[in-house]
Amino acid sequence: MKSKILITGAFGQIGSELIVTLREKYGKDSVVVFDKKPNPEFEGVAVIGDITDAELLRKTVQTHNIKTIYHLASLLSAVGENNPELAWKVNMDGLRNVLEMAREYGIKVFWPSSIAAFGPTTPKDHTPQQTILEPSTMYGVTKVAGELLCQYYFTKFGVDVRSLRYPGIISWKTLPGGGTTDYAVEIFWKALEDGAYTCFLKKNTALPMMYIDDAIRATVDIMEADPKKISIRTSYNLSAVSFTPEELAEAIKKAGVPLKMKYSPDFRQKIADSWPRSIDDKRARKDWKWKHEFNLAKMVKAMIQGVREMQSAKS
Ligand code: AKB
Repeated sequence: MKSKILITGAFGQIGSELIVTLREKYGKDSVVVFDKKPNPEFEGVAVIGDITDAELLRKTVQTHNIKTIYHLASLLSAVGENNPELAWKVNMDGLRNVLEMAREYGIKVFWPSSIAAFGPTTPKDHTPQQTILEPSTMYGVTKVAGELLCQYYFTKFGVDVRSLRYPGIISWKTLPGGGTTDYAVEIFWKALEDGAYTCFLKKNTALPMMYIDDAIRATVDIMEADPKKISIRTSYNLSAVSFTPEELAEAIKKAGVPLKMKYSPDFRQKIADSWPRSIDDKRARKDWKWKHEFNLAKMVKAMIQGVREMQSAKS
């Protein structure tokens, strides 16, 4: 039987766009998806279940001859802070299940880490690849532990696992769920619906961000890179743009969308304050030639166009 690719957390913000790219690249039937909730619009092979269910994952791997897994199922930072126990269970048990399958069945794995692996003691600007990792959120704790687990499975068992520390991902087809960087997506919907947005972060909170097309390209590129070029088996720093809510609002207004901003920081401010303002990703740029294509203006233009399309399709 032809080998297949499995995407876990497939109907989430990144997964739903990765499905399209991988199907275009490797053929419609080459992708099997796994998610906890069904998506009635999806046409293809979907396994509905919990990533902590090791037996279901094994059955999926065996039934479909899975040889590559993009393991995206995860709880994000804000929801993780509201339910740390579940965040640990889903993020750690899920990753361990995937790595165990990879070890047994010779599967290549992609797993996303995050800027959340950094913490208040990390240098905030141009954060280097190797630096202090003392996160203050449970999500960040699972990212650091996950990075080390990936490296362990690589050195101990030879599992070909590759990883990126994603910044906040900005997209319009599917909304993010439960992250601290989600404001940078919500703002577009509110700007175009109401001309006003109340941001849950302070106006001067700079965070590293990336447009979805760049994130998908980075994900596919690192997986396709020659293994000899992958010199980091914890997780690569990855960067595109950094901006504050105020800078983003100004860029939206400059693109012709009226927007009144209010700021009402909540518990997510503390999470954002613990993360870097910008990231040094020279290792990714050197090792597998990473290069972002979307700057702030280009990203804002693509988001406005995309959100407008979605809004007119709904009305
Ligand atoms: C979050 O805000 O939790 C995520 C992330 C930066 O990992 N978008």
